[in-house]
Amino acid sequence: MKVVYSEDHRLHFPQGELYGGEFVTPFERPSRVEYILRELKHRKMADLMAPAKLDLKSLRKVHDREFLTFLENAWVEWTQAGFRGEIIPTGFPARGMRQKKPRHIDGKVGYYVLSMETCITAGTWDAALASASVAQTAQKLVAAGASSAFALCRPPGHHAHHDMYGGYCFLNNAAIAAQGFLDTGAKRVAILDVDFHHGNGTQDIFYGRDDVLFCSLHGQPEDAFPYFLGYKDEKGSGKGESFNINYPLPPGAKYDVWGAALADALRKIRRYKPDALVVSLGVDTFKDDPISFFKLTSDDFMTYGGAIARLRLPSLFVMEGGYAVEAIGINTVNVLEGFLNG
Ligand code: OKP
Ligand code: ZN
Repeated sequence: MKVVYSEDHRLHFPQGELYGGEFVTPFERPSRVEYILRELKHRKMADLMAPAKLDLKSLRKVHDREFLTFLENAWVEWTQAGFRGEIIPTGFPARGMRQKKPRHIDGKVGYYVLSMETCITAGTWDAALASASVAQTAQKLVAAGASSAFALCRPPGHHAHHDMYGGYCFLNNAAIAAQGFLDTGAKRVAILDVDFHHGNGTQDIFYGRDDVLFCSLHGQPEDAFPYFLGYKDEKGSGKGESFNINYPLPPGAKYDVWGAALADALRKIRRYKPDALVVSLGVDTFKDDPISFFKLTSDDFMTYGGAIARLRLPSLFVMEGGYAVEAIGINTVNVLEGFLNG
């Protein structure tokens, strides 16, 4: 399988993540990519390619201009304000307050963030741009006729809204890729988000549109990050009505439950007749994931890769989460191998 990858992901590695009141080593760490690469090479599935420079046109259709400018300049403004640590927001436009962007960087980060575990560092913007270019380059390979490709993105993207970052995400790689398909001739694109967490950012970006069908399987928001989006009754708005489908699932879900939700999503995708499929591929549904509560086995990843293949669609896999690092390579490559054999 064609695999697009950039070493620039290493430019983003915060020293810490706020977790349970402690500052711990981030779960979303550079070694994740190394484990996946090693397993791809081990199974002779690493047809590696570097990304081309990002074409900003589809990026700007997906993200707000001022948000992009904020991300680009945040680190410089933060250090110029005299702050010496990594960027962690502390104040937010909460319920009942004004939703106006402040001038001071400390206020601006609160305005643009959706959760506090995600630090911005000196290299974050360059890493996020590289990650988006990985997704876009892989998308163009599929648009040009490859039956599938794997975008080995890091940092991930599916929590990034039109104008918000958080949940380890800055730019929404899957959304940029989906928009790329539409910009290169596709009429309809389906996005299947199998990461443990709800793809709130992707939902936000396409919520009012009928040219992208978004289906997400995830830990129910009563119990799981991002907590404030991902309910079943979020179905899309305006002409996007019925083109957003959420499958919130309870703690402890095994493949019987998860696979049934997947089968339903695959039926809806087939009925939509998309020209291309984007899979937001997170393997944090694994039973040993340290921050998630589904119970999929490594074999289950192979099984569902095959089920996705039976859609017979040009398919782009975009890497999202997965934090059981010793197993992330096996689980990720199992999905891809299951797909290739499916
Ligand atoms: C990113 B991706 C868990 C706190 C959750 C953020 C998780 C972001 C996941 N107790 N913190 O969807 O894998
Ligand atoms: Zn996740």
